[in-house]
Amino acid sequence: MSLIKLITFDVHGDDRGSLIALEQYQNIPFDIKRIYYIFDTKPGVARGFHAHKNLQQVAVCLKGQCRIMLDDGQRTDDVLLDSPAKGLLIDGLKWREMHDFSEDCVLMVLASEVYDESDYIRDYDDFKRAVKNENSPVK
Ligand code: T46
Repeated sequence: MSLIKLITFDVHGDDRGSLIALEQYQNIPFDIKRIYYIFDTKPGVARGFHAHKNLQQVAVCLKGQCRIMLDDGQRTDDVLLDSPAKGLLIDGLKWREMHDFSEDCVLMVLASEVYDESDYIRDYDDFKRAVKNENSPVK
């Protein structure tokens, strides 16, 4: 099964243009405690390279595009986010990397928790160990 979980948002469009509404437990499957956005990304730069212990996020590319790669320790999948009507749900223990940002990319992320540096796993070997522990918890 693919690691890519996409949510397609309804677009309310009329002759004035388009509008998308994001609401917790309607099209976002968690309490939204934090919103951040990534923009002005420099050419050739990649971001992420970490996992989270306890965080759900939905990433939406509001403008431009970027590619997100997810890794659950067993497999990797990637997706091009290129539409404000498309949200990528990132949940569970997954290493994530963001690549190929277009110059105009504005990537907004909705998060289920406030910022907490202790929730990050920034070392890939630590991530692999965490996956192993999750799959074979001490009885
Ligand atoms: C993730 C991917 C998709 C804060 O002070 N508050 C925040 O809410 C965030 C997200 C970051 N920061 C600070 C921490 C660092 O000093 O902003 C700086 C850059 O953060 P970081 O290097 O973690 O950014 P990315 O783009 O590598 O990763 C971000 C999120 O941190 C992460 O949770 O899943 O986007």
